[in-house]
Amino acid sequence: MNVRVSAVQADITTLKVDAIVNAANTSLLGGSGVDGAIHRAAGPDLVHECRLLGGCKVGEAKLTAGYLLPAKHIIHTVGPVWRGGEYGEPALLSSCYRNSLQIAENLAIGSVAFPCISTGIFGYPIDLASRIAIQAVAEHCTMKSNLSEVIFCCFSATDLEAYLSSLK
Ligand code: AR6
Repeated sequence: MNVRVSAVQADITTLKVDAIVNAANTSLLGGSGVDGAIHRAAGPDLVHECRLLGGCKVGEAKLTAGYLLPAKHIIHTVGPVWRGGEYGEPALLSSCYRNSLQIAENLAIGSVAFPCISTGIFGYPIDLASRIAIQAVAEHCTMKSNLSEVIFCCFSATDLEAYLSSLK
């Protein structure tokens, strides 16, 4: 595969990539965590565009502009709430990554950065979530892709460790 996959510790709102992914909720109207940080950094025009999107189902993804962010685009996806793992959470989380990557392909962009979807307020264990994220990206990269770079953007050192140990 020709796509460079890496993990970094950073605030995703600072990354100069073509698109960042937001771990949103089904309303798409903002929240706390990475969603709040992205809305704050992108500015108030973001929520105006989000209002036109009619929300987003769990596992799906929708596109907006990046507004004041260094990233040109924001791909908003809604991860599953962790309820112990027996309620379809792995498939839904994997679908967040797949659908976000498909939007990136449709845009024919080169670089995309993901936060650790569902692993904050939604409670998904990072070890399990990072393996699903890496597997979904790896499977995507076996297909013909416009992407040259996928970044897993971790907020904490512990999350970064989980990615680095799985990416080895
Ligand atoms: N840059 C990168 N990662 C971040 C940042 C940041 N600036 N801020 C937080 N994180 P969460 P979820 C990490 O809770 O679990 C919102 O209210 C954070 O440390 O943001 O999918 C939405 O509106 C964690 O590793 O998202 C939803 O209601 C990861 O981002 C709900 O939270 C995801 O944590 C979504 O919950």
